[in-house]
Amino acid sequence: MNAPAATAIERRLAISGGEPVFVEPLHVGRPNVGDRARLHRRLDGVLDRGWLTNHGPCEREFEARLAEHSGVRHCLAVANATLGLQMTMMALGVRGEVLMPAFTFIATPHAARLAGLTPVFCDVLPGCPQVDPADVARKITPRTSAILGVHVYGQCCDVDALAAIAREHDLGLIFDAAHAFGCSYGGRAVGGFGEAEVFSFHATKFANAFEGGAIATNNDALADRLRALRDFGIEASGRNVCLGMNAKLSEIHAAMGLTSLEAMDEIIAANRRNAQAYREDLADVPGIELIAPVDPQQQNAQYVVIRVREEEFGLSADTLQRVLRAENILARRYFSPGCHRLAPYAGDDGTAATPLPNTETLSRDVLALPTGTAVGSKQIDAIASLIHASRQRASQINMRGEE
Ligand code: T4K
Repeated sequence: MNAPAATAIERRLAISGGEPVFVEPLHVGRPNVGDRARLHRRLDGVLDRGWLTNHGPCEREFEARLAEHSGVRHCLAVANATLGLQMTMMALGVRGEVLMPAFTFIATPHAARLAGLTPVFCDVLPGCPQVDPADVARKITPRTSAILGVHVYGQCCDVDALAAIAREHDLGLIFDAAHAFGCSYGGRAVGGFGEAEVFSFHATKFANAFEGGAIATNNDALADRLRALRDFGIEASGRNVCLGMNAKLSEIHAAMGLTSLEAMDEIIAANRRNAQAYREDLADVPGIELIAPVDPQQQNAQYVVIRVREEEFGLSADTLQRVLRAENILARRYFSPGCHRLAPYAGDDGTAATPLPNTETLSRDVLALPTGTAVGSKQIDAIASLIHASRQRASQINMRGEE
């Protein structure tokens, strides 16, 4: 493990010319690797069988395990969540406008745009990363045909409220569950809500397949359409039935995915321990609020995210990120700016078509901190004491960019 070189509080901050606390960069999104020996055995099996892709045994087993974990009838492994979202909207025949939060990764609106749709951005609830159902309802027009909710940081959006709006206005309901495999809502596993939910198993996710995703659904007809769509439009009988893409997951990816799933309990336990350590260490820092995970028991705790209130803390989230980066702590601004301020959805200068005041405030203030199995309590204590030290020296940092 990347041990801190010295305790932070008494030393000169690296942004002011001191030695960085960490010798090696400490990343957000460091991959969790399960049992390497098992992975190697699986990879040998793939090579020995000479069956590298196109729905081999690892992919089929991965799908079965995912469906079992999420309590759904179908879980289709796909090359990544972005393609999974695009395919789902295509298979559901979504047209026109899709309502979604702007506070998400850019993949969410891109998937809709790639499916030929217009993303319409909605605001989040005040101080909270979840979409505001009232704003979703307000933005419905005659061209709206679906709602795409996002379980940001693995914390579910208001599934019940969105389902009620979708029912009332006869809209499709899909969830971007890229962060939410292994999470639950009201005691039910994520996967079975809406018409479909899409997981990501990218390297940075707590369970990873190097690259990968999965579409979970209880709708048999939708699952059949998605299977054909994933495979050039060719259905199980071998007949070409529709336009299709290549979104298959290779055996090597599925082998990693399976190994990762086996380590899932251990990874979640490490994430929850880390989240608790951050919560305790940062509890008495004015202006710092831990906004994720909110309820670690219902979440995979994959993201630890703080909100930095500049008026109380003395530094903006941007400046704190620079202070931490100088110490080799590569904190990330997930998600800043909101998608409504990014190309191709904004003007060239980042001006947004729609004002989203809560999204603006939240994206100005968020900072994601390192967690996962590569991070332990020693590192968290060092990060927290640096955050304490940054507050104490905030005015000097702001004045001169140094102590
Ligand atoms: N919907 C939502 C809400 C999402 O957050 C995402 C993806 C998607 C949909 C689409 O899912 P996929 O199509 O990817 O399955 C990263 C991930 O690439 C992306 O999957 C993820 N969300 C997003 C939140 O984070 P970047 O641009 O921040 O990646 P990058 O390369 O800067 O890496 C992030 C951090 O992880 C760095 O600190 C380095 C570290 N890292 C990364 C990789 C790839 C490693 O330590 N090892 C690695 O192998 O997007």
